[in-house]
Parts: sequence; structure tokens; C-alpha cells
Amino acid sequence: MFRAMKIHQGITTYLGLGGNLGDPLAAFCRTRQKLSAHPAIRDCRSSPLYQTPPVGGPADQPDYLNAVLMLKTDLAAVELLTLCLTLEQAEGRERKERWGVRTLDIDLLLFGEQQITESNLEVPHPRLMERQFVLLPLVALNPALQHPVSGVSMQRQLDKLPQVENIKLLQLNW
Ligand code: A4P
Ligand code: MG
Repeated sequence: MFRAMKIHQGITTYLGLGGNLGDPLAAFCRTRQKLSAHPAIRDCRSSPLYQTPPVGGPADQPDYLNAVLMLKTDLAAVELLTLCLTLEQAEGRERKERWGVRTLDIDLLLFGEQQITESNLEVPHPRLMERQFVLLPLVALNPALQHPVSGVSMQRQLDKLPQVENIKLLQLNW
């Protein structure tokens, strides 16, 4: 007799990583390591690594490194956000001015198909579709991705945005 077997696969989640202070690549690597070792997280995969000109914030800040991690998790979105804030703290993140320099920023870009509008968490990330530094690594990980609310293809959206010069693909693997 068959017994229904429930295989829990977790929710596929995309995290945006950004940093332009200290050694962001080292911070990205440590963060990926910690996420991969978490008991409620698995199948962590990394996008290529990009160097990108700053969007917003003070004019004289250095270029950013940006990448995206795709992972599966059994955590609730708000638990994952709390974990991300802890990981930012571990990299010495200080908040002084909006969009100012940072050692590590972790944004919850997508959490399965979920739409979340809480005071401390908005998912899909509200500025996701305006930003090459997010869409490029997202589409590199999953070219078929669609925005869960609007249904717009991320690849199409990326093609529509005005070209930003000086975005550099630094490394395919890191
Ligand atoms: N919060 C709400 N929704 C989310 C979410 N989906 N993911 C809340 C993460 N956090 C979310 O975040 C402030 C609060 O947002 C959190 O405590 C959380 O409760 P923060 O990290 O302190 O602030 P932030 O990241 O500076 O602000 P914001 O408005 O989220 O910034 P953005 O839009 O993420 O932009 N240019 C380049 N080239 N590369 C970058 O990575 N990043 C930014 C930051 C600006 N320009 C950039 C880059
Ligand atoms: Mg942030």
C-alpha cells in the first residue's frame, strides 16, 4: 500500500548582495558560507559577480560589487530577513545615510511567489525592476524569471532599461 510521502522542498528565494566598503567580495563569500551552513537553508547558488556604478546616495562613493544568491529555505520570510540583518551586522554594517557606503547589504528580492507588505518587509523588493545591478545577476541565475505580481519577464525588463555604462562582469564564479 502506498503511503503519501510529503517531500518538503522549501521556498526558492533570491537575495541581492551589495557592498562598496572594505572587501565586499570577502563579505559575500563569508555570507554565502554561513547561509549554506544554516540548517533551514539548502541548494545555495551564486550569480556572477558585477562591479556597478552607485545608484543614488552620495555622489562620491566608490563603485559597488553586486551579486545574487538563489537558495531554498524552510524559514518564513521575516525569519530570513532577521538572519540577513544579523549577517550584515557580522560584516560591520553601519547605517549613516540613505544609500550611503556599506560593507554589506542583503536585500530579500523574491520569496517564492509571495507578496509581502509589512512595515519592515516588502517583497518583491520594491525597486527590483528599476535596477540593472539587481536584474543582471537575477537573470543570469534564472533567465525564465517573472515578477510574481506583474508577471513581467525580468529579461524583458532588463532589455528595456536604459543602458548603464561601466557595469563590469568581474567573475563568473566566486
Ligand atoms: N526592508 C523592507 N523590505 C526589505 C527587503 N525586501 N529586503 C527593510 C531587505 N530589507 C527590507 O534597509 C532598511 C530596512 O528595509 C531593513 O531594516 C528592512 O526592515 P537597509 O539595508 O538599512 O537600507 P538600504 O539598503 O540602504 O535601503 P534601501 O532603501 O532598501 O536601499 P536599496 O533600495 O536596497 O538601495 N547602487 C549600486 N550600484 N549597488 C547597490 O547595491 N544599493 C543601494 C541600496 C543604492 N545604490 C546601489 C546599491
Ligand atoms: Mg538593504
